[in-house]
Amino acid sequence: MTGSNKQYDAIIIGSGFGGMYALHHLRDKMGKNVRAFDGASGVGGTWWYNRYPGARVDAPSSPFYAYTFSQELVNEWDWKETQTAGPDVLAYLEHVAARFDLLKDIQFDTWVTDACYDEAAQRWTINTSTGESATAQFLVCAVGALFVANLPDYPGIDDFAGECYHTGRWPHERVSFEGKRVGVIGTGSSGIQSIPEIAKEAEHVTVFQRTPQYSLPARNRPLSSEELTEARENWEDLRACMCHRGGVPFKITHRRAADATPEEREALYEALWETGGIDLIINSYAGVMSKKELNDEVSEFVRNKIREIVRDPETAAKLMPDYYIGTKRIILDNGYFETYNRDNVSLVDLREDPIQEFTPTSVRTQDGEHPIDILVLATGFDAVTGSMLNLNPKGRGGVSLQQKWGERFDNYLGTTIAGFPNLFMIHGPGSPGVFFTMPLGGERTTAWIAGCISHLEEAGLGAMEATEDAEKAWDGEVNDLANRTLHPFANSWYMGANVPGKPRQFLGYLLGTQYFKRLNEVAEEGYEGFEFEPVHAGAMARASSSLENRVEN
Ligand code: NA7
Repeated sequence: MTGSNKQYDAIIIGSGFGGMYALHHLRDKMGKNVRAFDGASGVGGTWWYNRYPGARVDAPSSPFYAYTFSQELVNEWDWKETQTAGPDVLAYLEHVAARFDLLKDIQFDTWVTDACYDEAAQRWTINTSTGESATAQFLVCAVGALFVANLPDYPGIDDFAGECYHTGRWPHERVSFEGKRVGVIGTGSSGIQSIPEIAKEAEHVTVFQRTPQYSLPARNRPLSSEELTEARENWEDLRACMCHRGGVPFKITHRRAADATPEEREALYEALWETGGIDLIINSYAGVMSKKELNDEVSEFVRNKIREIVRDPETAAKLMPDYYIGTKRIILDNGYFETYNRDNVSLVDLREDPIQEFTPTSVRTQDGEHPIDILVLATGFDAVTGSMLNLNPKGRGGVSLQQKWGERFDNYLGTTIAGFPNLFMIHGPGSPGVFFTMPLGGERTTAWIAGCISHLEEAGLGAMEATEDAEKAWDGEVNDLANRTLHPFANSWYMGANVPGKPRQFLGYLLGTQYFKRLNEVAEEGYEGFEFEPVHAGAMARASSSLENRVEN
């Protein structure tokens, strides 16, 4: 079956965690006629693309970085490690796609090149890279928060003649580093996860670091069968706990730092460093992300750990982060700082010794030349907004999203946009997105979108659209939350600061639990902040032809 000139109830763009669940929910729970499109050749989204060595889940992981909607699925999938490796997440998603028969309604190798809203018909029309078009009443954009690669623009970089890979577009074939001199630009999660793995194989690795990072030990280990059994037996409770505690399956501490002596605090930090994961931030004392003094103390604790681990004091000095810990995404590593004790790894601090140009065989910095055979760009993404802007849907009056979002990423509830009726985003700006366990966040967002669709149906309405006033109020709410923390101080991708020229705006709703409560309240109170349109006469005619189409399919 192809999607050529077909009519659907809903079109979903993307088949990562979010898009796959949206397809399952809308099709199987609501009986909708749904088609998903993906430019990739298989399911997985982020996990389909980010195949760099060392890629792992960098959040509370197995078995919690997974779908929660099906106890059977939880029971049948055996997670291997506490921090699931990229290929294992992908294998899981492929299993889910087969298990829930999703593949027949996903069209791969198909980019949506254009999406336009037809006001009279109250439908979205999409065109694809394969020359097809399709229409639907609803457009669900599950296009990925970390998808559009951020590529550095150094003089001569295009003339570099060796192999060059961005971590977010890693080849499917194994890349051999054996006997090679490798340059890695970027020390976010992708750099910090991949550098230790590359260093095990390469002749030499030169890391080009713009901002030193805090990174905490992941302490990845095999997951025991007892742990899996326990999670399965308590699944409903764990799921409820995740729904109510910011997407994580454990309690976040209310312990007060002021009640402990400095020695007691240091002892707790030590214990949590040993435990690994993000506990040092969320389970030491309340307020690490909002109180400067407490944050400074935790930051200094981690800096001391780096000093302890890295034997060469000059390298250790270059690795000292100087921002508030947690205000750039916390990184979990497996032996990152230890890697600098290897003879075949060196570090260039770009703040002291900036890159001046690339030659076909080297990177020239102010202080010298670094010959390389392979260049790894671990330079991140135009995060959260990049893939929506790339899609660039055209809404009411033909106004494009690029026009609308030129200076600010206005949205309502992180999922809808004024001027773009019946368009929904999963993990858009203004949603908890990357600040919540994403598979669960996607499920809950989809459930809310499904509620909107049912509401329109039940009320005999044709379209819903956020108002600009609601967007302004939402912007205020998102920023009020962010301003209560130390986040606005950082040059992070959370703030849009990593992409030259990108408007600086905090891109996520920080309290996931509160957010999903707000979504429910909005629905229960009759969708405050939205305007509704009755079904237009033209749209009715289209709806009946969509029904015929469905029968044909
Ligand atoms: P990140 O976290 O955005 O990291 C990108 C890194 O690349 C970071 O160290 C950047 O430095 C650096 N960078 C970006 N552009 C340049 C240029 N032009 N020159 C030198 N260095 C540069 O992306 P990741 O892929 O590591 O991780 C993204 C998320 O994916 C991560 O949080 C996980 O959730 C999974 P900067 O810090 O901006 O100075």
